[in-house]
Amino acid sequence: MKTTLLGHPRIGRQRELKKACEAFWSGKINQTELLNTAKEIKKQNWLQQQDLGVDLIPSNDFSFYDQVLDACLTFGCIPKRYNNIDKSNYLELYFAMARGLQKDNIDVTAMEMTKWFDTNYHYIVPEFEKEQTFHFFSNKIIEEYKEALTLGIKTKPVLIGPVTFLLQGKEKESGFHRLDLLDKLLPVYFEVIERLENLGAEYIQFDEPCLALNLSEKEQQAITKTYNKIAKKFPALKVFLANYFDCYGENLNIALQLPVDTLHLDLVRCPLQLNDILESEHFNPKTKLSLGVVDGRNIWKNDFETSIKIIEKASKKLDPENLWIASSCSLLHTPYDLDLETTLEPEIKQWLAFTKQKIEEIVALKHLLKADNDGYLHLFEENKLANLTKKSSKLIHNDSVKTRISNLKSSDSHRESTFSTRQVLQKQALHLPLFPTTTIGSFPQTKEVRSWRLKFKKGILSQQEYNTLIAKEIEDSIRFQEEIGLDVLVHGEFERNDMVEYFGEKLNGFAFSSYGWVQSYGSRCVKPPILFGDVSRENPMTVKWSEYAQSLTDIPVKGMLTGPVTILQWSFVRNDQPRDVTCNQIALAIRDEVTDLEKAGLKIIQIDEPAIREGLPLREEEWKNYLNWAVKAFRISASGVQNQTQIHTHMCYSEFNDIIASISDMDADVITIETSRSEMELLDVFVDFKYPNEIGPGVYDIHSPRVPSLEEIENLLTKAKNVLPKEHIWVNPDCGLKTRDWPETKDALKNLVTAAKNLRSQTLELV
Ligand code: THG
Ligand code: ZN
Repeated sequence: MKTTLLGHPRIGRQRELKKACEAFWSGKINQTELLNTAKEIKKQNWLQQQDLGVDLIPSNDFSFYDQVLDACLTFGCIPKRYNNIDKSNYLELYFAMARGLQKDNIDVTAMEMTKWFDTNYHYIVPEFEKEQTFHFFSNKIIEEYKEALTLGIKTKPVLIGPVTFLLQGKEKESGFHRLDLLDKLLPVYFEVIERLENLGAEYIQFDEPCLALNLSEKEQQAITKTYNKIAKKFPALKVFLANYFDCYGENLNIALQLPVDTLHLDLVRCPLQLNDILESEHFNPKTKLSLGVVDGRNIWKNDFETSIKIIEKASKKLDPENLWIASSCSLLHTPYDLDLETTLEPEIKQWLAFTKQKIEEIVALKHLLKADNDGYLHLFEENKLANLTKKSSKLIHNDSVKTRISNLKSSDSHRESTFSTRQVLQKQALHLPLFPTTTIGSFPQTKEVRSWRLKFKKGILSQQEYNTLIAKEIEDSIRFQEEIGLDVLVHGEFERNDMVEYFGEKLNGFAFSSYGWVQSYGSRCVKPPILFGDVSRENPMTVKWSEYAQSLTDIPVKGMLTGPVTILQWSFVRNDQPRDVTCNQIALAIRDEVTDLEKAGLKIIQIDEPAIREGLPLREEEWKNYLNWAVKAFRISASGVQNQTQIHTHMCYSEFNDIIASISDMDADVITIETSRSEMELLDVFVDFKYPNEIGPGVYDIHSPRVPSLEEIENLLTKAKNVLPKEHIWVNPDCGLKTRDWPETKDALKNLVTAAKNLRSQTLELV
């Protein structure tokens, strides 16, 4: 038996890559310094895996921004709008594709981003056109292989597989299907493989998580064709085919018949598939299996007893030499090292494992499965004890929460009246103009604001001093919003770190790491709360600042909350009870906050649910169940208020096609969505569905530092006006503005308000 990982986090133990990238973008360090930081991170990652005893270490799992963007550059899949950028300046081109570029006479938008399967990681969406061609362009994968070789490590380069690469991309014009491009794409893969083989690469990992989706026959055939061609051309190559995040499902027979060296199984998400495989008539006992038993998506300590049973089951049927012990997926989705944590409660800490600990677990499992495992049995005992204390811990269970959940009734998830009644009452209560303008909630988290929080945490600022600073910032933001003429204001969320972490910190049942960073997109990271126990709200969490903001102005201010599904989805969630139960517990806590905000005089309350779509199970069979409980949890959180209180929700980075009926069932009075990077394409589904409630399609891409022109915003708004009832349209950016700087935010919002005013007067003239 041997050990391997599917991938390692790359942001750096102390987020060195994040810091270096951001310094490079702002001109504070040069390219050489950035490249050196990257080199150092890769080296540390590789050497640590080697030290800990991993047998087959991945490479090309590093990325400056995103591994799918890397693949676009490997295969020369570069949209035409970047043609004016000097291709010899690789990083400039790379970051322009990732973030857009405004410089000299160049002004290009970034490529679209969307969620990677059901994770909170965002990838850059490959763009394809009908006459798309590919060529070997970036040799990153080759250079990285060589880089590890100079350290004496013969790695397993990781490449996103051609079928997943095509399927996760997007056609930018009509008249073809992206899978039609396979024949043009494969020769470039061959070139990459050939170069790697020439350097001595034995294994290459092809990530094909599309195998966790319901594939059409054509898509299945593409898989078969691809791996047969690779096998034929490279008979000596050991293809390590990785599917993860769910079962092979109905793609299993296809997968079992592929001429690959190793099939990887995610046995955390789908433990039962091992039986299916071992018993299948199609299973070729010469095929190696990679048993993904250590969870790459969560931070709980592995249960050695269970993992050993699974591995033993496989080793009874297969030569143990044909088995890998592995992480369930890339460890990209887990933080670096639990050893960095000094403030976690010891009882909770002993239940956890971050990347480094997970690698140790993988290696420990290998040793425990050997006949002479005496030196390792203490690890087994330690593991067993830690998991046992978790089952009975008093920290986890709270009877009053459990009672409240069992007393939930149907009326708890319904507003008093239907939307049409509420809409009339809300119009009377709020006096908003046609095309009301608003923002999504957060304003720039400047260096100063972050430094106050840090100083407050360290005790350098007193609570009172901190509060005074935040209050002043809120007041300034209210004055600014009044000045430029926004119709619904926000307080700006200066007191918050992350929209999930902030609530987690105030709720019972959550614990916090200090360094548990996970990459979300590019240089941006999140520190997911650790949801370990029953959830309850002890005190109001947001009322004070929202009430204060409203006291400063006569214009309505929105109360800002994060919804239950999103808090669930963006936390590391307990695995000892079903997710829907946990979600309802959060929903009740948020409901209490919503009704307290109403009591405090907030007439509009936004409950963000950006993660509803990403929580959708990968296989369609499971959608209905998920959508039922997710929508119900949102409704529980939103239904405690009177008719005239307006409930908003916000969603981003999602294709809504699959879930539009459920979005409509959420019955929020207003929804704001991200639409600008796709030029309003994402709006179509709302139009086709005749979405009944009010809607604010985002008209300004906040994830890129460029300021949208008045004309651009007007164009997008006109597109929206042409397809939606005008009384339903709101005008807002795509998302919160916390990642932006004030100067660009001010310019952009002024343009946004002007665009809405222009549209308003044009429309009124017409009447
Ligand atoms: N919070 C969480 N997940 C998210 C988002 C979020 N997933 C989707 C989307 N929003 C991703 N966007 C961002 C935007 C900004 C940041 C992270 C994810 C961000 N991070 C800070 C950074 O990396 O510098 C650190 C956060 C902090 O200071 O606390 O700004 O909003 N959970
Ligand atoms: Zn958003």
